Amino acid sequence: MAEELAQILTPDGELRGEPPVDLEATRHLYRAMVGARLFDRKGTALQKQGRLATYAPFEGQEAAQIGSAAALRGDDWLVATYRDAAAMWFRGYPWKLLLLWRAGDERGGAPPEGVNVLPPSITVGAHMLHAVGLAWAAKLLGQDRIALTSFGDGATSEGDFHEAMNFAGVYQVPVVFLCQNNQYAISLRRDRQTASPTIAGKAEAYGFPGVLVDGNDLFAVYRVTADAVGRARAGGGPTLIEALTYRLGPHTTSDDPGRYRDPAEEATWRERDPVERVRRYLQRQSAWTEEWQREIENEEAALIEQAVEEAEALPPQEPGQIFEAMFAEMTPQLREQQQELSGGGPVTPTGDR
Ligand SMILES: Cc1ncc(C[n+]2csc(CCOP(=O)(O)OP(=O)(O)O)c2C)c(N)n1
Repeated sequence: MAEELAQILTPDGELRGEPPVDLEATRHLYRAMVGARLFDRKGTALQKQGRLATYAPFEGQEAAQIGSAAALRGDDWLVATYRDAAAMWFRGYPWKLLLLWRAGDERGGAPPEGVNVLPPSITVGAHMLHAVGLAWAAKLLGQDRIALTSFGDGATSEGDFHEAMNFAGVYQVPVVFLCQNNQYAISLRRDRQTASPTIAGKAEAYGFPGVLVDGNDLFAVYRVTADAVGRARAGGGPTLIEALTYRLGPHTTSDDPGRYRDPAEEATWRERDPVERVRRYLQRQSAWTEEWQREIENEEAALIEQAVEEAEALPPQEPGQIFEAMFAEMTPQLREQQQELSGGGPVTPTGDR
């Protein structure tokens, strides 16, 4: 069982081990976390203004997402959820598309050519199977490529979690399972989710390593992910990483966490803020100033504003286009439904559906 918590950076920004990246790279990752947090707050604001359908904030989970995404290589696969905008963006999925997707626009679900990031999965747990399939295909094709799939503690109660983990173990699939244990699945606490002392420990039953890491520690998340990615790439098979973290905000913009959790608990986790932790470290290394902070905030905020403008400037999709989003070639059934919507009259069922 892998119960020891990996940590390199303490909440005070002090080192407990060797940083896995140099100072310049740390500044780059810190900047990404700052940008991601700005986007996250913008997402909530846009939803409140009626400009997005819904939004699932990830505040508090920036280190888990940026730290893990940074350990991937250019063409590795990332298969993630509705709460993983920071990781997806870091791997090349543009803010603009993430916004469109949140506005219910199908165009937001198509990553740019060459970006190996699947659109966010709303169906809890299902995407883990997609990640295993992609990684297995890469292995069979002899491609030097692995997949990382990210999910929450709640997803580990889905049958898909078992199926994905079991298959990956048996076939030694080059996949990394990253559970961002943010302590809640909507209002359900982690201790009601599973009687396992840790989620990492579940890996043992599938025959591969499980690792427990401080998910609010950028360095530790990067280190354990890089190790798992390296093992997968070298033919060593899967790893389950449990990143202990906390969702500081609501589940989505339609949730009120005040109804099911104690504000004192939130305050305790606020003190372990992953972004502030790296800022303190950089300051200790004389690699952070207030001026630089303002500069990066202004620049990242401008990029986000530009993404909002571009997303909102697009002419609306024709309703019938939603039928074209799923398959490279529409099925006859979808074609009929599209026709019906466009005023072609009611469709008579023509066989099995
Ligand atoms: C298969 C399925 N069941 C239920 C839901 C409704 N649902 C959406 S998010 C969620 C909680 C998931 O919690 P967790 O996996 O811990 O991820 P988190 O939201 O905390 O990031 C549920 C039950 C869903 N989207 N898909």
